[in-house]
Amino acid sequence: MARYELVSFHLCPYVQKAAIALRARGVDYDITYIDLSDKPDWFLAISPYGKVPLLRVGDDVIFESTVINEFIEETTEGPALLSTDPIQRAKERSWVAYGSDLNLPVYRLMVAEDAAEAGSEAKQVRDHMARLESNISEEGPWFMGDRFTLADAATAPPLQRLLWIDALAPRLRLFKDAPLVRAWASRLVEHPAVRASTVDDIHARFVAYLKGDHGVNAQEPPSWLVR
Ligand SMILES: N[C@@H](CCC(=O)N[C@@H](CS)C(=O)NCC(=O)O)C(=O)O
Repeated sequence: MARYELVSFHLCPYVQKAAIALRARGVDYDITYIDLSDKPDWFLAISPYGKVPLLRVGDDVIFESTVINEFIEETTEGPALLSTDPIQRAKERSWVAYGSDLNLPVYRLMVAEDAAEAGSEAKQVRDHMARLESNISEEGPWFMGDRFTLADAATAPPLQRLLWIDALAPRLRLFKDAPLVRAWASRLVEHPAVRASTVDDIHARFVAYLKGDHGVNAQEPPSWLVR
């Protein structure tokens, strides 16, 4: 099989989810960053939704982060990221969907324009944290128990952003009802595959984004979180 190339945008949590799977499987891959505010023609020609991530494998292009991660699981060696038991595997995939969808409420909180909007978005996030809390393995260390799965890979990026937001605005009490989730999030960001899944200055880029360096939506005002 040809060498894998991940087409990326520095701050994208969906790209990060794919990078985590690649790192967790020990795959050596190339990465190409694009500017989402000025998408290159070659990218628009091969990305059906005009979105990252893409995984290029020779002349083939795979899109959608969940599909990319399943492809990585199917085609590479390394620690299994999905169970072989059908029920367990289906549950892991269900939580992959939940973790991926968590990016939307996190994004809405990131771009909240005032305290009232941030408060109502934070409430949505707290509800999601409580839902995760009632489903997480109590023994840990990972969401489903002792194996790091694609559900961990999918949820680590939004949880990492929530830890950063929590540090900026503790009054939002994002993890108020979710001590196990907070502990899991803290373990996730220290996992070697998660640590290696972003550029080193990701936190500085995140804060710059909140301050209005949005790239994609360059006209948007700074987030309420940094005012
Ligand atoms: N469902 C997609 C979501 C990917 C996505 O939303 N990527 C964003 C960046 S984080 C993007 O490329 N946005 C560009 C655009 O919408 O024009 C996946 O899981 O891969």
